[in-house]
Amino acid sequence: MALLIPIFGDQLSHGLSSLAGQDKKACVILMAEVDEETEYVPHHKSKMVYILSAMRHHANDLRSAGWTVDYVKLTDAENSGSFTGEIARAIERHKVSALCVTEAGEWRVKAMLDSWPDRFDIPVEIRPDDRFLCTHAEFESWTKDRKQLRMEFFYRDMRRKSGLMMNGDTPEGGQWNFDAENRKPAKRDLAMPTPLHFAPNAVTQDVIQMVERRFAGNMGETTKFGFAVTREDALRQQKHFLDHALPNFGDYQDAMLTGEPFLWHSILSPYINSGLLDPLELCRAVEVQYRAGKVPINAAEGFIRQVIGWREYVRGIYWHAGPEYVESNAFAATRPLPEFYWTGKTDMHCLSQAIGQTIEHSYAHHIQRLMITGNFALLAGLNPKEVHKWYLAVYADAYEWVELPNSLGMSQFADGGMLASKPYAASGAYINRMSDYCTHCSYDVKQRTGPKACPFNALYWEFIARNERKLRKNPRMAMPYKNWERMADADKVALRAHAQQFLEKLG
Ligand code: FAD
Ligand code: DLZ
Ligand code: SF4
Repeated sequence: MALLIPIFGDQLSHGLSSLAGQDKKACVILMAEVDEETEYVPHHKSKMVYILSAMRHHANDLRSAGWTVDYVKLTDAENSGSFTGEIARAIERHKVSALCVTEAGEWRVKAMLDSWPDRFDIPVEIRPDDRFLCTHAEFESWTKDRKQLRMEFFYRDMRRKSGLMMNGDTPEGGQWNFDAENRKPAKRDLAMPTPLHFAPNAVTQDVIQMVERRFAGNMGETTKFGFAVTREDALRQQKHFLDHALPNFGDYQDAMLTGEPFLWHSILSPYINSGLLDPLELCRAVEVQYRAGKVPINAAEGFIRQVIGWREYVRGIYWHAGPEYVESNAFAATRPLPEFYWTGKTDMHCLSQAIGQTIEHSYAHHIQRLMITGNFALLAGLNPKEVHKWYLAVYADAYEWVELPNSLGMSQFADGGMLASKPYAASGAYINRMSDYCTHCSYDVKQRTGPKACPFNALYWEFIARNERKLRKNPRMAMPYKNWERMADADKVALRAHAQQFLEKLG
C-alpha cells in the first residue's frame, strides 16, 4: 500500500511540505500534464514549454534523489485530462491507501482538493505551503481591525519577521522604504545586462514540438525559448542577476526603453513562482550583496520589498478576498479587449513595445504591465475580467494567486481600493518621463486633441471625468480633480469628444 503525493506545476521545490518527513520507499509521487491546466486560459506557448519542461526535469531530479515518480504526459493515450481523473487512475495503479498534498495555489484547485476525501474515500492530508513568509492565519489576523489594507505596513511586519535588512528593531539605513530613489529614467547603455539564455535540451525540444503541434493558435513563438528549466540553471540566472543587474535595479526599476525588454530586472519570477527558486534564500543573497558593499541600499531594499512585501501582500489579498474577487468591477467597465493585445499591432508605440516583447519573451516588467498595458485598459474601460485572463495567459510567471490581485486590484482598481490606495491612471506625460517610447511614436505626447494627439491624454481626462462620482472623495485623487475643475469648459468638452471618438474606433 502506498502514500500518493501529487505535485502540481507550481510546486517544483525539493523542500515541498508534502515531501517532508516521508519514507521515500512507501510513497509514489504523481505529476500530471493535463488539459484542464493547459486550457483554462490560452497560455503563451513559452509559458507552457517552461512549465511542462520544468515539471519533466523536476520529476527526473526527484527520481535521482530516490523518490518513485509516476509522470503522466499530455500525450499519454489514457490521460483523463484532469488532476482528479489522474488521481483516480493512480489510485488504481499503485494500491494507494492515503493521499498527502501541499495546499493548492488558487481557489479553483483548492475546490478540487477539498472534494478529494469524499470522492476517493481514503485519508487526504493537505499541508500548508511553507514557501511563503506569511501564513494565511497571520495575514487574516493582520487585516483585523484595519480600515484599510496597505502594503507598506504589512511589509514592515515582514521585515521584522524575516530580519531582512534589519539592525535589531530598526530598518537598515534608518528608513523602511527607498522607493523615492527608484524612479530614474534610463539611458541606453552598452553595458546593460541581458538575462542568461539556456539552449533547449532534448527534453525541452520534445515539449516545444508537442506545444507547437497542440497549441499552434496560442500566442507566442518558441524558436527563441531560453528560460532555465532546472533549479541548477535558475540558480545560475539568480547569480547572474545578483552580480550584473542588481546594482542598478533600484535606480531604474520604473524605467522603459525601446527594444530593451529586460533592463536591470531579475527575470526570476517564473522560477520563484513555480518553486525552482526559494524567495527567502534569494532575498538573503541580495542582503549579502548589500552588506558586502556591492550594491546600494535602494537596490537591495527595493528588491526585497518586491518579494517579501508585494509578493506576500498580493497572496494575502488573494486568499482574503475570496473566490468571488475575480468578479469585481468597481467601474462597471465592459469594453472588450482589443485585438492588438494579442498581436501587438497598434500605432501606439508604447503598447506595441510592451505587447511585442510579451509575444516574443512571455515577459514584460512591472511598469510595462502596470503603466502601459494596464493603464491603457483602465483608461479605456476594458472589462477587467478579460484583462485578468489576458495577463494570466501571456506571462511565464502567471498563476492566479499573484496575477489576479495585480491585474484586477492594482492595475484596474476593480476591487474599489481593497489593494491600492488610488488607481494607477496616467496620461502620456508619465510614459514620456519614464521611457523613450514617445520619441519613436507617430503620436505627439504633448498634444491633447487633434489627429496627432497621444490617445493616453484624452483617455486620461475621460477616465477622470467618467468616474468622478466614485473617485472624487479619494484624498489621493484631489490633485487631478483640482486640475480638471480648473480646465475651461470648452477644453473639457473637446477632450471628452476626442476620447469618445477614439473609443468608438476601438470597438
Ligand atoms: P523584478 O522587477 O526583478 O522584481 C523582483 C521580484 O519581485 C519578482 O521576480 C517577483 O517575484 C517580485 N515582485 C515584484 N513586483 C511584484 C508584484 N507586484 N507582485 C508580486 N510579486 C512581485 N508577477 C508575477 O509573479 N506573476 C504575475 O502573473 C504577475 N502579473 C502581474 C500583472 C500586472 C497587471 C502587474 C501590474 C504586475 C504583475 N506581476 C506579476 C508583478 C510583476 O510585474 C512581476 O512580478 C515582475 O514583472 C516579474 O519580473 P522580474 O522577475 O524581472 O521582476
Ligand atoms: C500552468 C500549468 C500548465 C500550463 N500545465 C500544467 C499541467 O499540465 N500540470 C500541472 O500540474 N500544472 C500545470 N500548470 C500549473 C498549474 O496551473 C498550477 O500548478 C495550478 O493551477 C495550481 O495552482
Ligand atoms: Fe504611448 Fe502616447 Fe507616447 Fe505614443 S505618444 S508612445 S501613444 S504615450
